[in-house]
Amino acid sequence: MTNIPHWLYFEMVVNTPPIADADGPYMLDDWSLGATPSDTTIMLDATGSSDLPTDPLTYEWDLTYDGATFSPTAGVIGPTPTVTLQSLLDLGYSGGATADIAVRVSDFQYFDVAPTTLFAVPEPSTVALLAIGVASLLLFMAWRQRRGA
Ligand SMILES: [Ca+2]
Repeated sequence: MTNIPHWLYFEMVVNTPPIADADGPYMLDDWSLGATPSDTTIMLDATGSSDLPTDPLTYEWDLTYDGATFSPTAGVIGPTPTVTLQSLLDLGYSGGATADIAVRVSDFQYFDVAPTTLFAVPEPSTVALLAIGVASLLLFMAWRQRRGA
């Protein structure tokens, strides 16, 4: 083994920035029977991110990304965090809106941010369902009347 001083060795191993991959676009709804926003979840996936040489990476997510400034959403960390529809509603998500989100992947020196979108669709409100039900009943009655029943 040659006598390379430690400081020289570290100079030779050049770190490169990680490359973030947010996957997506994501979509979740809670329209299945009995589902509530609290038990409706989606798993985000940044496992497609890479780094050379392979350093330990940290993953943070911004679920209200403004497209410019990354500000991590509390508690949403790791390569595959699971978020509930309720937590998105708490963040100000509204039904049928597409939100910009992003992941920030960091090694000990650099970071990279990758954006994607998240489309959250809460269940139609009870009022909306009731209106659909009443409209259906009226149509059915009109149809019966036309048949001369
Ligand atoms: Ca690296």
